[in-house]
Amino acid sequence: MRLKQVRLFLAVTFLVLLSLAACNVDNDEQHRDDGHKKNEETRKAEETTATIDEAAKEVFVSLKNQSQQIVATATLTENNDGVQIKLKGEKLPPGKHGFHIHETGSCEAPDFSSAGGHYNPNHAKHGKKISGGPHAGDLPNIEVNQDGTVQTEVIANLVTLEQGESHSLFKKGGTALVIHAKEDDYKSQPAGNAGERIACGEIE
Ligand SMILES: [Cu+2]
Repeated sequence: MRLKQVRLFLAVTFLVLLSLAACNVDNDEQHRDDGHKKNEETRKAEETTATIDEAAKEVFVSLKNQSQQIVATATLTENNDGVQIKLKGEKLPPGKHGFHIHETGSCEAPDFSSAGGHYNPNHAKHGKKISGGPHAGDLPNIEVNQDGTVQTEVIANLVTLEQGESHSLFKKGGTALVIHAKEDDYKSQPAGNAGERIACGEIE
């Protein structure tokens, strides 16, 4: 009888110890799970931050015509190729127009000469058809539809939105987007013979 009790006691004790050990394993597993979850959460948080950073890099520019009306908006984003410029406009003269980034973030109507020359941090020549060209601020011509609207996308691959870089659009004093009356011939110096400036928007 006594021996049986001892055996029973030992058996129960063994079972209790066994279950405690199992609990510990569970706890470890739990801890590991927690750690894993935490990593997952940190990763997600980092991803969210990156998304916000990307979003913060979206720059909006309003272009005004010579009578100070907003005739176009440009959305600038940085990608691997450079700065992507999405342009959407209306009330513009139909046909091809020179489109450039100019060197000063100042658009004083009516002639917008305050925007200065083309943005040219590399001291290059104007135009992709010229050896020694183009200016960092040279962009492809835009083509306005018969109804005066335009919706286009160009890449400025020699500039960046990153502040502090030598070719940044956010240099001291800023830069400007300019639409000209005529098309850029991509070779005449210093600005492609594109005629007067009909719209201007400050990037700053
Ligand atoms: Cu220009």
